[in-house]
Amino acid sequence: MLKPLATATRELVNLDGLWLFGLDGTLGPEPWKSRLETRLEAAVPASYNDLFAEQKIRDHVGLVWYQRTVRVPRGWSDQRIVLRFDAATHAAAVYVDDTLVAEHVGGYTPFEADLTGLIAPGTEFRLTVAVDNRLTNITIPPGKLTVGADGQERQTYFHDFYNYAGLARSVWLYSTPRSHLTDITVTTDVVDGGTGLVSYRLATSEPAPASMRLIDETGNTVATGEGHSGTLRVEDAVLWRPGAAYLYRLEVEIHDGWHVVDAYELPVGIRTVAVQGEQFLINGEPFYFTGFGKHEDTAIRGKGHDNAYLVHDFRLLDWTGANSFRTSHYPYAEEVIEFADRHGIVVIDETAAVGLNLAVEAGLTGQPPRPTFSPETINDQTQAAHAQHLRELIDRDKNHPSVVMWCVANEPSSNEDGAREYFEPLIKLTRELDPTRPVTTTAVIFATSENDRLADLVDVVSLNRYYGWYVATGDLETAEKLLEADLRGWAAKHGKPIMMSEYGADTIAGLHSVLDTPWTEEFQAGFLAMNHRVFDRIPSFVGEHVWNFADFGTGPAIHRVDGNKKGIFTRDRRPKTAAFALRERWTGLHGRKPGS
Ligand code: E9O
Repeated sequence: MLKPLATATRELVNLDGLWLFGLDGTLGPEPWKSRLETRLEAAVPASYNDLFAEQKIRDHVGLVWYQRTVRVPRGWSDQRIVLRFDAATHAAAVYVDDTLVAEHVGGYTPFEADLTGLIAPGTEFRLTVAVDNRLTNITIPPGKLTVGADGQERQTYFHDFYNYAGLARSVWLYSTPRSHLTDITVTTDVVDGGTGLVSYRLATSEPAPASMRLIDETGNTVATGEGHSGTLRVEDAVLWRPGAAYLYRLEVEIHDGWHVVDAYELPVGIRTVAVQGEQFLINGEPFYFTGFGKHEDTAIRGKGHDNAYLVHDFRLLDWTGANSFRTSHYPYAEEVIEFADRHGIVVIDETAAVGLNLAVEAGLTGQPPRPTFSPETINDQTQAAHAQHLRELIDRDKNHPSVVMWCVANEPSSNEDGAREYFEPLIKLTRELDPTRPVTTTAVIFATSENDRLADLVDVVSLNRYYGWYVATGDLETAEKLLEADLRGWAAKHGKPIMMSEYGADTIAGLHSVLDTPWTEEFQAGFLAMNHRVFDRIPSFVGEHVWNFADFGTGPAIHRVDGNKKGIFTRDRRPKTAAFALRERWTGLHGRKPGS
């Protein structure tokens, strides 16, 4: 699916702004059939939960309704007209006037409705969207619905970040010609010590001759091509490198004789990614990841995409010397990935499959663990939803040079019966959908090198480890020994690159101590330093992603004081002491392993 773009043949109307808003049950039956009876207005893009300072709205379980009117540009006769949601979390039904035009499941990938013929250029229509925030054992991410003492539904889930919901990304109405490009897939390679190969595959709504040119950053055409698939050669290509992004522009046209029927353009970064032995290679050179697991999370907006935070967060990544991040624990807004493309930040692109692990739930709640993979819990239907989510994610992000690896799930219970049966087909599917990028899943502490059943299926072993925090709390000496033994176990067994995909300690900004006292700023810095000493002793280590870039919102829990405080920055992006220590360690590495 191509991202909506204004081109010589396509026009674009942004539908962000203030939409009428109401909770299901307060609006009468069939709310889409007339103007919503509500005085509430919600900002789009934003999660709705924190907008209204009302517990009933924040904690609502089920459907909410959004509505606005849309005027169709009058010049769009003869055009195909498409409505596009960059995301609706977690499921949506879309109505144009009285007609249901789209339904979509999955909260972090885009979907569209073709409105051609249904709406007339120059007229206005009523756009109503029902958004469902419910998570069950067959959604990605999974969750569980229970009934509270008041008879109302309650939502629990197996991840700690708050279940923000709504229209957190942009909404668009756009036109394309009737005969149009429907997809472009680009892969790149480098041969003969510097010749870039850009292979392309086009899909069109109907057969049509196609041509394209590749233009460098100074505006020179460096290669041209024809047809629906082929390879462009770029002599002395300027490569896309971490910290030094370089983007060519691929301009694609389809024709009817001399007439240009449709035109689209795509940034292209020429680079290679590979795992070889115990190394992660970008452009054939060993790459060491420094950075964070992040969240889409800010006060008031929840997961609402915000360009000011986007710019600021990337400046802070740069300030700390981070060269990469993981889109924990769901695909981020496409604007974020494009920004990474333009600014040379490396991305590990993760699905929304977080919490496929009931041992973590048990560990944190004190409840006895339930089996994770069983007909009542994570089952074939969950797997089908997971597969569909992977298809949509890879379809959206396949052309981004910044994306160097797919992360199929966060902390699944890879030690349990059923894990391999569940994951093997999904990892295979990921490789089929994209044979060019390595694949990983992160392993939580319950999965040891002894009992884990997935590591041989992936390219990079990604570990989430909290020695000194959840285990051996406050005892960094014991933690150091446990961590080293743990990492050496994985290194010896698999002979693959290993990275730490999460390590961190909750820290209240402003709390200090001269002793090793958990929750203080000094403890967080000492905890990271201990981890780094161990990492530097493991030759197959290829990277470190601190958990988390910034403090973030969670559901209520006795170990959460106004959210998860493992941020190196506070939720409003002020540095804690550890931020300066990371800056010290990471600045100047430029993707090289510390000490190398
Ligand atoms: C996932 C991430 O989303 N990993 C968690 C992070 C955390 O801070 C969370 O925010 O809690 C850590 C998982 C640790 C599970 C260990 C439980 C141990 C109980 C003894």
